[in-house]
This record gives sequence, structure tokens and C-alpha cells, in this order.
Amino acid sequence: MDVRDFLSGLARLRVDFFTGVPDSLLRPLNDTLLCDFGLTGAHVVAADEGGAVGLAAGHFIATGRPAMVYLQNSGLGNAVNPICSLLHGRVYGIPCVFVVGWRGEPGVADEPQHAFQGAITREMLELMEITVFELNAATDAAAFSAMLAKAAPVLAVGGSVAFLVRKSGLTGGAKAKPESRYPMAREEALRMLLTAMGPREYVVATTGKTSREIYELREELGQGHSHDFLTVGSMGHANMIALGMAKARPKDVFWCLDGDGAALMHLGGLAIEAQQGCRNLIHVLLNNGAHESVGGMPVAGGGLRFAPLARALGYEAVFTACDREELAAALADVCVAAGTQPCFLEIMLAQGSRADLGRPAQTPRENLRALSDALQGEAQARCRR
Ligand SMILES: Cc1ncc(C[n+]2csc(CCOP(=O)(O)OP(=O)(O)O)c2C)c(N)n1
Repeated sequence: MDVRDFLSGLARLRVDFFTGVPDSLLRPLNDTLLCDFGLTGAHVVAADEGGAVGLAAGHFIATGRPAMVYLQNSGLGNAVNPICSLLHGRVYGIPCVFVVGWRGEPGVADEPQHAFQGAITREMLELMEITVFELNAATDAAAFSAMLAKAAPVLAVGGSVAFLVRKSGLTGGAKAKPESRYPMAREEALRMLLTAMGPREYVVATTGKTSREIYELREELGQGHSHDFLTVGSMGHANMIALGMAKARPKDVFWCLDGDGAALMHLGGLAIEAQQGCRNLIHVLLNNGAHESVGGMPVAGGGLRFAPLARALGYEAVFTACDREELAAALADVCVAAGTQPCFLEIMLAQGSRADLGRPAQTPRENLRALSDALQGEAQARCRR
């Protein structure tokens, strides 16, 4: 259904505040909210889905009107705690209107990280006593009106409802235009990073297009994939995975290649990483100011700088680069500092990626097996040396 009709319908439920984390399936909704309300009015792009539930709760407490929380179904995990311990009728009974992009819906081919989450999404919502309505390409005005009529009494008694959006369930709307202040694309920066790394150094890459680009670049550079962990799901956890590996393998060097949206989602990890002081871990923040992989919605308004934050959290070796020349110089400095102190490198980037960007041909389990073999092989070689 057309996103404008959807929003007009929700206005009948008195929904006048919108927050969430973007999803490619919900792009018509995300872009329209951005165009209509900007970033500081009745629409807030949240750092994580749980935070969005908190914002929606605050809006209801202050106004008595339910808010919308939009999310990809991957984000349900982040929202479970405030749904169950804040919104639910046995706690405060705060109503909320969820709009959930249904990745991995049964019967539709999708990426491996969506398969299990997709299969349990409806049940998960129902288990949390949220009333579910499905929106698909065939949902018409009459069907939607019937859903609204059922949703109103649920919200009136402090319950929550979810519109579970199948592929093409929402269409039309505005198109947001990305703005970039920086010249370098993420793929170009990744090529420079992979070229600067030693052959035995390991990469833990964040979810989204970063991992897809690394996979393609490894092919292009003839480097193989055995030294990479491509975190296909679990947005925001690449830094903790990298820290876990770096602590367990102090003689190996690990590069965490992180996104700004992902880093912000679980920002606490950065503090833990800094405090652990692992000298064999280099955290690279690929900052394009946006959730580029799912349509380019801004991350915290698009102007967040992580380098000062990293310094405040305790990193001593902090580098920044805004173009190719600065990145080449910063990489030379990082390679000197790595091994002696924990390093943090922020690269300011333009938005954008190739239209023909592929996806890893390896499954996640194949990826893990190849990486485990490489780690084991390196440990054995070290014993022999
Ligand atoms: C918990 C969770 N919420 C939302 C998503 C959907 N998602 C996938 S990639 C992405 C954007 C990541 O942004 P960023 O880390 O800045 O990297 P970029 O795409 O800009 O390279 C989002 C929101 C997800 N995978 N998991």
C-alpha cells in the first residue's frame, strides 16, 4: 500500500511521533518521514530499537498519544527488554504502534542472517502479546481500515500493535537525497586498508555493505577470505567480537572495521574496548554519517565524530582521515603504533556504493570454518618457529 495512505490511517489512531532504526524494506516510510519531519521534529532516528521504544514511551507519558516505532525484524532483540519490562500491561501498559520490516519471511529467499529471525518474527511478537497485522503488496484500503478498527481498542487499553511489512508492503513516498561532504567512498577506503594490512592480520567487519565490499575486494586483490570474519547480522557487535578474538590471541593483529550506525547502536562496547587496552586491536570507524546499507538515513544527524569520543574513552593512539592522502598517512602511523598501543582510526566518507555489489558466495559457517583453520594453522606454525 502507498505509504501516504498508511500514514493517514495511523493519524486516525492519533499517532503523531515517529522513531526507529531504518530498514531497506521500510525505505518508503523512512524517506517520507525524513522529508516530512526532518531530524529534530516529530521524527527521530534512534541509536537502537530499544532506545526507540523508550522514546515512544516518553511521548505517550507526556501526551497520552501512542507513537510509532519502526524497525527491521533483526532489531526486535534490541527492543525485547523495554517491550516486556516497560510497555507491557503488567508493567505500565504503554501503547505503541510498531512497523516491522519482515526480512527472511518464510518462503522468500533472503540472506542467511535473516532466516531464523524471519521464521520466528510473528511468534515473537505474539509471545510479547503484541497484536499483529500483516501488510503486503495486496493490502487494500478496506483491509487496512479493518486493521485500524481492530488496533484502536488494543491501544486504548495500553496494548501494542505491530504492522508486519512484507516485501513491497509499503510503496511510494518521497526519496531522500544523500549529501556528502567527503570525497572518498567506503569501498576505496577498504581497498587501501586491505592493501596496508599484513597478510597474517585478521579482519572483523561490521554488518551491511562493508562486509559485502570486503568479500569482493579480497577477490579483486587475490587475497582469499580466510582471515576475515564477516559479521553478517548482529549489528553493532563487531567490536566485541574483535575484542574477544584479540584478547584470546595476543600475538595476532585484529582490525575491527566498523560502521558509524553500528558503533552508535552499541556505543558502550567502545568504552570496554578502550579500557581493555588490547595493543593488537585496531578499531577503524568508517563514518559516512548514514545507515548507508539500508537506504542512507542519517546516523545522529550525520555529523557525529567518533575520534574525540575515542580519546575521551581512553584511546591514546587516535587517527583521522578525510581523504585518500590523509588515509595513506594515517595508515602509515597506525602500522607503526599497532602492537604497542590500542589504535583507533576514524575515516570520514562519502555515502554510496556500487549498484552491482555482490554478496559473499561463502555461507557464514563456511566463513567461520576457513577462519578457524587459518587461526589454528597460524598457532601451529608459531609453535614450530
Ligand atoms: C539490530 C539491527 N537493526 C537494524 C538492522 C538493519 N541494518 C543493516 S545494516 C544497517 C545500517 C548500518 O549502518 P552503518 O553501521 O553506519 O554502516 P553503513 O551501512 O553506513 O556502511 C542497518 C540499520 C540490523 N541489521 N540489525
